[in-house]
Amino acid sequence: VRGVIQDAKAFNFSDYMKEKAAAVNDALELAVPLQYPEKVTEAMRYSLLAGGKRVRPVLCIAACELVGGKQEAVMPTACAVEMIHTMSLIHDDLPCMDNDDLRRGVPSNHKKYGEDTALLAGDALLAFAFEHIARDTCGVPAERVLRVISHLGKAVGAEGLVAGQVVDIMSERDPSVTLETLEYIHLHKTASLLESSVVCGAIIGGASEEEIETLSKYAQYVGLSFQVIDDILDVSQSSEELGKTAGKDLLLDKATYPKLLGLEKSRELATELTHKAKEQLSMFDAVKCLPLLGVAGYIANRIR
Ligand code: GRG
Repeated sequence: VRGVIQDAKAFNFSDYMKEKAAAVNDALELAVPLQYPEKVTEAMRYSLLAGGKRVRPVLCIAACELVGGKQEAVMPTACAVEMIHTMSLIHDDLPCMDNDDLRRGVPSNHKKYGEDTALLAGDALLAFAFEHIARDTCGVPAERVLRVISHLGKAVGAEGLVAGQVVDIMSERDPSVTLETLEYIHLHKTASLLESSVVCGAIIGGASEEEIETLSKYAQYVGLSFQVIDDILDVSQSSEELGKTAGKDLLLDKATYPKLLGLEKSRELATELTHKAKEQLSMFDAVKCLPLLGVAGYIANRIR
């Protein structure tokens, strides 16, 4: 699949995801070589190349191509959002955070390399993400690149991912957490980077302000639906495994949508959010926006 989709009948979302993810994996492999000091570059590559669905970079490329941009131009930004996502997972797994032993089906970074190296590998991925956009983006006006760096910085800092994580930690074992707080956590922890991936892709591609605004709303709905569906899956998977391990959020007694709304209402909310996400795309050509419609459907279908 090269560039904008021309023919609705020929479009297969699963093939699209596979092809874009493969292109991202190749670019990541080249972007972060194994070099001195190997202690940290090996740990960076271990988590970065350990799989993962690559939803954020695919969204970034899809948004860029939707507004007429090229994959080559957006690839450093697409790789950067995956580097940032990966570093957030490395830090999230640390004993001082969620204390998880496994990630993407393999031992978490600190289990393999130790806490000190895992912390530094995460820091290095975060710093390199911004360096990579600034240094390796080609053929894009400098003001667009600057805007991307600024948007992404805000999305991951104390007004974005970090804010979501902090409020999440503060809310642990708090029985009075409201739906509003839960929404704040997910809008920041999950939706913020998904939204920035889409918006930054659109900026690189030369989107108009109206297109950026619309795509931002699309991505926020996708981000929230992602988390509501995660919470629903957590409940259904734990009840399937009765007596075995319950979902981690349930064990930690964290607030979830099914706990606050009930399972049925949570399912209704997920359907509504997916519908609203898709609705945002009505201003675009129906065929050209098939990849973004596909991502919204792909996330929703995890509960079917
Ligand atoms: C960003 C500076 C900075 C620090 C990190 C630890 C932390 C602050 C934030 C936690 C962020 C976090 C773990 C959010 C959850 C995001 C999420 C939905 C993860 C699962 O994403 P998938 O399903 O995973 O796309 P794969 O493995 O497929 O990539």
